[in-house]
Amino acid sequence: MARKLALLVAALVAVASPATALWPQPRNITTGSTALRLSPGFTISLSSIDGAPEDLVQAVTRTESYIKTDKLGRLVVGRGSSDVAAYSRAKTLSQLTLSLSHGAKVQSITTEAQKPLEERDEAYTLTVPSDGSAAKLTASSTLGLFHGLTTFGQLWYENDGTIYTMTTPVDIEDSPAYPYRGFMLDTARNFFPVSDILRTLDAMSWVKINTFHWHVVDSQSFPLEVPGFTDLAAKGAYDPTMVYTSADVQNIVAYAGARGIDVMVEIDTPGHTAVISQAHPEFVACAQATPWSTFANEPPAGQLRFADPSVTQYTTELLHAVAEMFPGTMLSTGGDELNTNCYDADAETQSLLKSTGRTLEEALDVFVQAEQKTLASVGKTPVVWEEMVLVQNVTLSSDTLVLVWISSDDVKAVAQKGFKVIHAASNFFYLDCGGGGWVGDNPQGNSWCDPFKTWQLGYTFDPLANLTTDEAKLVMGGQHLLWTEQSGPENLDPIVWPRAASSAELFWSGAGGNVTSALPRLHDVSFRMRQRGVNSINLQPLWCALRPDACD
Ligand code: CP6
Repeated sequence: MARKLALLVAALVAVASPATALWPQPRNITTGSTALRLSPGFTISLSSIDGAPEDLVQAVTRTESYIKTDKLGRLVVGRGSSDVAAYSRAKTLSQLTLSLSHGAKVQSITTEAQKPLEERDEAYTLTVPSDGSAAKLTASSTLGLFHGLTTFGQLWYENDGTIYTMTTPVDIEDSPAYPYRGFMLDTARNFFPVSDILRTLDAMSWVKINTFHWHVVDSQSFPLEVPGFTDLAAKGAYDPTMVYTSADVQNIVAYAGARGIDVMVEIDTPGHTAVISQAHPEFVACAQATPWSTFANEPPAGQLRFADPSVTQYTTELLHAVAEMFPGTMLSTGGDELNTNCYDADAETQSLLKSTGRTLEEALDVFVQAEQKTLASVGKTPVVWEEMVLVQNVTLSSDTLVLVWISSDDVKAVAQKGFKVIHAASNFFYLDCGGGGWVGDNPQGNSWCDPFKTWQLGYTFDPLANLTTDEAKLVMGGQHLLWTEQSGPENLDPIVWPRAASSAELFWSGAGGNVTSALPRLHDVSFRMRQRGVNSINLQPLWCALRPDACD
């Protein structure tokens, strides 16, 4: 009984006093309760790194700037403090010193971020002493240093011109639980200007998300200018102004890379491709078929006529050209929601199948294998939606990453087939709608959208539920997703933030986070994002945010 009580008290203390408001929570951290002020002349020094890459130099400058401009006031008792007496006696910190561990190769953050998942080194060590001596950040990669800078930037509060922290000494040894921590944005249902994407990349980097899954095109529009295939955007974009040019893509890729983020582009095939009929009507089946709802989940209907060898050739050439625009190693060829009615009704497909003696399944297998061969030839790791494995059951190379969206329960079946998995379940991680109660046939149906999914739902998700030890090893991570049938630039920030931060912490820190202790930290995420120009929403009345225990 006494033991039970002691445990309960310990748990309550742990919950009631979040020492810091870091997000994601570092995997190993100890903190003290000594205040420390930031010297007005505070600088971050890179002098121990020979030939520091430009993106690291800029990350340092941004961090210095955030620390000075965040101006987060005390919000939660015991974390920051407006008690001037406490920090007016405090020592001042003049320097944070960055260094790479002995023998580490100096490469840009961008180069490190674009490596294959297994080769990325995101670990860092950060110490902030109480006595005013230099804080130290070390890592064996610039990507690790970048994450450490992000953490350092979250330690600081401001009161009446004084920048301070209340929790030194700080000792952190941190690295992610999962290598893939993503966010998906659909820019085909509604278009987002480049500036919205850049702002989103910034926000992603602040919570250590490392992959931008860019669902750039879909049946409704083709806003991507692909060299050699410019007719697709010329005819398929909503408007000439609603196109990502090659220069835009380079800008986005470079901006992401400098923030530790790899861009994983998706060209969804063979479904979700009606838009290709604008430039190449002969490549697309059932684009004119009615009613559209028999042939697709959303209007307009239309899917690639994959049984046609010239369509296969066109698709692989398109993928090749797209692959060359994106330096990262992952590329998604989609493969979700294929509608077979479309091909049953397509005379062209039926005669192709007849002449080749193939079934539809066999023809699809040939098509997908051609796609995968192309990706392999340009050094890309293929990514597909789960139907390719669980519904169509096509032949896939063993390094294929599988996005599980229909239900998280499907992860087990995908893992049993030996594929690596990315969690993207509609019933946990869709930011607009979907999941669970999706019984309507189409977006016009009243039942199409499930209720708003809370940050707590994503945060308490168990990535390894029902998996054996061997299956668990195949879980690469996960992500929130924003499909944009009902979203656009107007609501981008509020619908994404801070909810997408919940999966960012889940897949960095590992499962088992406590929503009660996470809440005040997540308030800080939101407040800091707003200070930095991202319109992240409130999670509670401010009254509760100021009194974390009062609203439990
Ligand atoms: N578009 C594409 C979509 C969806 C998918 N793929 C989707 C399906 C169901 C819901 C929400 C979105 N709009 N290309 C599924 C991966 Cl509820």
